[in-house]
Amino acid sequence: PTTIYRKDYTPPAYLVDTVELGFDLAPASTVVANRITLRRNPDAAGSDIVLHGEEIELVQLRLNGQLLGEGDYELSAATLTIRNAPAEVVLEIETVCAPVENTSLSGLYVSNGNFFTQCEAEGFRRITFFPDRPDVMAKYTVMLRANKEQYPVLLSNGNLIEQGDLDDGRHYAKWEDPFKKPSYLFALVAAKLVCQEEQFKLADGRDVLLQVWVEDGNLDKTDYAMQSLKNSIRWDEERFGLELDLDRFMIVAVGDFNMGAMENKGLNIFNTKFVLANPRTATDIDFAGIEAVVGHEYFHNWTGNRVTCRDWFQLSLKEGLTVFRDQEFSADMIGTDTGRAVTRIDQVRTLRQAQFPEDAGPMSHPVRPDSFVEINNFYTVTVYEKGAEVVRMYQTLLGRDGFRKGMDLYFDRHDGQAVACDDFRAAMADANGRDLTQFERWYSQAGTPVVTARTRYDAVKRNFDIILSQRGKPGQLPFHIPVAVGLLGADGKDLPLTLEHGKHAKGATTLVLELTEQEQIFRFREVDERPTPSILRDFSAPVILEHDYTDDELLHLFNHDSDPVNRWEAGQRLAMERLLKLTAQVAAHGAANLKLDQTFINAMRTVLSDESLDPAFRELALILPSETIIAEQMDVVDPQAIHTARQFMRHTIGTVLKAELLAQYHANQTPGEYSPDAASAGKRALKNLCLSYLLAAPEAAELQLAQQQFDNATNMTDRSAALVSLIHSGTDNGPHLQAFYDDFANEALVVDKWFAMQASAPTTNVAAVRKLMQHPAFTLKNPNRARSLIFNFTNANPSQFHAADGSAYEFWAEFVIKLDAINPQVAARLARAMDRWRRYAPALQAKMKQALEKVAARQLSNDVAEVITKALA
Ligand code: B3K
Ligand code: ZN
Repeated sequence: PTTIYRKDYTPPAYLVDTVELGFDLAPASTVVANRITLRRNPDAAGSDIVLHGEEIELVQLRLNGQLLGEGDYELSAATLTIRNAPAEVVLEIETVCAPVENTSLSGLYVSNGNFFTQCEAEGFRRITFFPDRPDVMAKYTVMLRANKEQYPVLLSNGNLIEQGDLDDGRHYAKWEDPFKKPSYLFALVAAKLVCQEEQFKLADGRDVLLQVWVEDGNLDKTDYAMQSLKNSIRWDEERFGLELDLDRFMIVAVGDFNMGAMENKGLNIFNTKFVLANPRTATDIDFAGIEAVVGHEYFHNWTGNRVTCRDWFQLSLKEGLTVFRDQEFSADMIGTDTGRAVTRIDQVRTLRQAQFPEDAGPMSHPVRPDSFVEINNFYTVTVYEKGAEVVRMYQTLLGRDGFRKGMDLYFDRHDGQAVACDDFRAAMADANGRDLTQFERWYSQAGTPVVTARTRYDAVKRNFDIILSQRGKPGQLPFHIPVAVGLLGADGKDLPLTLEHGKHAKGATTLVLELTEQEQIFRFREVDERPTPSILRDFSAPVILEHDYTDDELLHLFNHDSDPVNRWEAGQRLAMERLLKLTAQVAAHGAANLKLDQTFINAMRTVLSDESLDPAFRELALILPSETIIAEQMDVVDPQAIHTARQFMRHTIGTVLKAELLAQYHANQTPGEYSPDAASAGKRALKNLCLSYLLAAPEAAELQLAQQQFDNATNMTDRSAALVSLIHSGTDNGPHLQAFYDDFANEALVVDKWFAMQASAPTTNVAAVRKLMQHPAFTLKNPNRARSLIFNFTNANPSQFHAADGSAYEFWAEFVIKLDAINPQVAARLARAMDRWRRYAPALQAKMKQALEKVAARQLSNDVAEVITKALA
């Protein structure tokens, strides 16, 4: 496999103006006629036309009307090259592909008998020969022909301009996309589907047609996606002044899909998981996921489609920005300050659970990577979530209005262009008259910076100093880090701040300090008492903050901080300290004689029962850091000890706080008709967390409570939460699992949940997972299903995945290899489960290495080869 470098970027020798595609669709053999007009790029050298093509058969090729023979072009496994071509060229290319054979789900493929495409990043080349790179933007016209009875619905990008019947029971539809686009945004659907549709009025008065397409029988699950789409359109108009630019906007759900969804121009194609929902089948988390992903793909229409990426190294230009936009959308949809904070806490949890580990492991890369072997491996939490943090920092530094000015300038300058991360940064800087040169390091330097805070108080001069220092990876230069701080008085209230040498509003209680050097002192004046500092409020930068807080200070913050994110954070620190101590104790002396101090339990009790606090916040405050996050804090990871320590804490909380947990369980019921709104969802989350604590140390009464909830639940959130608690309690739940399965055997997304909840239960070992694989509903070919069982075991069940005998590592190796033959992208994601292998105790490490080497010895896709090679390097 070859490595591709960002520094090697050169503009394309030829640009494409128009693309006319004709499809004769048949599962085993689809004929694609492609007519493209090209001209030499005035900004590039050379006269060779290089087209990409993979897994397609060339039937015929004409250049400016002339049929080309084999000597007129060079054909390799990946490219078709025409040397010394004229300045203006019309190519007519006929190829054949076999969608039904395409199990990689990249390019044109068949899912449940219907045709779909997925072209990002490099799937278009599996459909036709083309300069398949995002800096080649063209106008597309698409003619689809297929059997009318089997494929009554024929969709592509843009507007429908013609349709009608053909001979032999076939029909056609012609689509035209008025906007220039890169090939990765091309899409088609030929299928038997039905839709929910609606006319919608835009801010400028135009009427647009909105459609959500699903398989027959699923129209009872499209309301929320449709509502989310309308909310997204409104939100982008109001927050960013960005309007829908087409007459129609379509969402199509497909059961076989590699990721969440895809922002094809005017024709978003979605994993069913992010479209289909009703109270019976979907949880609150599913509903929130639909809102976020519908928003995300819709927002791409401006950030990604109208302004796209010059090359794939710039991926975060569209992804980081669009994640930030969908995060802000979800927060605004809740509308309250605590609601906003709750979404922020969720984002921090994701970063710690997945991005920090990635950035500390073998696949670590900057937000704008410098090289890759397979671009599909770089659709990562770093490019997406850390990328969103980087965009968020502009807003933190420039303010909301400043950020909006930057966005406006970005679109003024670059609408219709393929640009780079630097162009976005320049727009932010120029629109605000700010120098953001140093900020570039967030794009070029990998790893999570560590910020250390020390403080000193001078009671005589009434000065309080915060000394901030930063360190990145060896050799890195200092980052430009916004650090939001506040100071709490002894009464728990925020002190008004007066920063020496700082311009800020009088009476402000949170200030954003800009740490740009290796170390800086920030002096607050007129501070009458030694305050408790609240540092990195709202998680103002994606860093690890080190500060020697005492338990008393943390308790003070946990009880009083006006910043909910830091309030939550103080609780996490209190818990983490204890978890690490308990883990060490388990590792050294076993599980006997563990103790949890009354101080901590009291802190938990207070928050649990404080009804002035939003239930959603209380739930987050009471969840202990995950086993993965605990593992990241340790030099040598002992997964069994971590699990035992964490279970002990859960068990203790469940026992000691039983009365309070029961009280809150009952106080947070949501009777009446189900609604996925944030307030109701927050109550259910708290109630179900109480249930899970109660079942950490279950007696007959608690088991009965869970069983009652399972039997009487009117929605999937409560039903599945009860079942998960029961499974995790370790009691026999054969009948419940069977009842759940029988109720939902025909709901693929619920069957996924059924596999997932078993795979992630700490009582499920690798033998049990292998047994579940024998279930008739299991298949490796469907990504959702494969992920539900395999990934939930390898990634969400650490104490079983790291079983001492290494049997689960062998299982991992076996299924990386098996999946690679079917779907390299999915296999490469599974391969990443071994990223952190060097951090485990020597005995486990040796077994993990063996498993990695077993995979490495095979003939692998580029996708998996890159992940395994980097892990072993
Ligand atoms: N842009 C797509 C991701 C495509 C992934 C290709 N392997 C979804 C999204 O981020 O909206
Ligand atoms: Zn995206």
